[in-house]
Order: sequence, then structure tokens, then C-alpha cells
Amino acid sequence: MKQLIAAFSLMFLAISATVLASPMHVRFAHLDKDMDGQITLAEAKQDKEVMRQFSDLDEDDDEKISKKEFESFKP
Ligand SMILES: [Ca+2]
Ligand SMILES: [Ca+2]
Repeated sequence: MKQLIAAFSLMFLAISATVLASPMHVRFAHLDKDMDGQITLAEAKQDKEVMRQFSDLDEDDDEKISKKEFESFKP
């Protein structure tokens, strides 16, 4: 029985990780309207939450959020 619970927990973790990982890609692609791989301030305005955290997301302060900056962000 314990093994079954452990197996289910692992499966749940794997599913959560997948769900958590994919929306960031989707969200980035959605926000990056001109698809240059960067979210500018103007593009960030489409998403209130991204806008609010823009300065935190923009680690190198170039006023653009690169895909790398977006994906490595931990709130
Ligand atoms: Ca862009
Ligand atoms: Ca940046």
C-alpha cells in the first residue's frame, strides 16, 4: 500500500512539474508579439502580473525581458 502511495506521489510530482514548466513557454510566446525573443515594456503591458514584476524579471536592466530571464525568474 505504501508503495502505491509513493508511486502516485511521484506521478503527481511529474505531472505538476510538466504543467508548471510549459505555461511559461506559452506565456512568453503569447507576450512576445513580434517574436524577437524579448519582451519589451510595451509588450509586457498586456500582462498585469508581468508588468508589475517587470523590473524583477529584467535582471540586466536593459528594459527587455529575454526568454532566459523570463524562464529563470523565481517569484
Ligand atoms: Ca518582442
Ligand atoms: Ca533584460
